[in-house]
Amino acid sequence: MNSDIVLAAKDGCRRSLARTLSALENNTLDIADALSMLGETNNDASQQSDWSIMAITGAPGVGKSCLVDKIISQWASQGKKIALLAVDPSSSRTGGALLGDRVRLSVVDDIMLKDMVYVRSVATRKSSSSVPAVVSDMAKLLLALGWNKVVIETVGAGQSEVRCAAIADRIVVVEGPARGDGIQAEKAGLLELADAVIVNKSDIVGARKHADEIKESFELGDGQSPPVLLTCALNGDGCQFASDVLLNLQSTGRSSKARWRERLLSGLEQKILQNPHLEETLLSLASGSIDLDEAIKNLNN
Ligand SMILES: Nc1nc2c(ncn2[C@@H]2O[C@H](COP(=O)(O)OP(=O)(O)O)[C@@H](O)[C@H]2O)c(=O)[nH]1
Ligand SMILES: [Mg+2]
Repeated sequence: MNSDIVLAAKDGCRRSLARTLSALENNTLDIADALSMLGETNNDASQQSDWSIMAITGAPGVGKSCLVDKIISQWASQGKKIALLAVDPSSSRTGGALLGDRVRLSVVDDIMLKDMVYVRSVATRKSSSSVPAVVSDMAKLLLALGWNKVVIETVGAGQSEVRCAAIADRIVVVEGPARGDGIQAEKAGLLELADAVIVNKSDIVGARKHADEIKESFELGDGQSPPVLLTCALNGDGCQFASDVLLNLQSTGRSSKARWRERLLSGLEQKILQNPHLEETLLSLASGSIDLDEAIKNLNN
């Protein structure tokens, strides 16, 4: 890809920005090349105390998009340039989810704030490499292009989505009011990654009870507990406070360990998927000429 387009994206051309991100998505632009066009190197910012990439994750319908709209409006009005990557598996099939999200994102229509905010959906089906790897590359590139913070909205169900969240420096899990089923194992796994939990829909009965359940479950675990906040993204209750807490959010020791576990697994998966001997190894496995241990050994060096 022509470096003029990447440089134009840095100068603020939205069309060039969209083309650059698409090129990453389609594997026609390599992140290392893109960063070197910009005179940057591929360093991991996640060790810094201030975060650059935040994932907002949770079940469909809990109000992530509504909440993200409120939060990024706040940050943008404080002078931060915010890019939002919406990773929604359903959007690649129907386009409906994206359309829905755009309708809920009033910030992109705000004349005062629209230059401070960029919204992009990530087509999870198109990509030939793994989705978390693409999202990670896009986020890194957006930071190199001058965006101050990248927010990733992702559904917190399924391994790929959890791994998209794990590429972020901070993870915020959004929950709805209690549904009477307590905290199950699947939810506990997601909560383990949380640097903060937001229980949204505080206008509905059961929200406070659910927030208390989550706080209790954190007290049972070891280490520092993440903050648990209540919001109503519809009328804005608690949203200003949540924006402030999230902007200065620190990572808890236990969340960073859980996050690195996911990153390690994605890294290994990516390594295997990119191994030039993958195809022949699969054929050998299928024909029974090697066993799984041998296959793993072959692919892991
Ligand atoms: N009652 C109530 N409804 C909300 C609240 N926040 C979002 N919703 C509604 O919940 C639905 C799903 O919201 P959306 O932001 O798309 O959820 P997402 O799938 O998590 O991104 C929409 O109909 C919203 O209007 C809230 O605080 N209270
Ligand atoms: Mg959404």
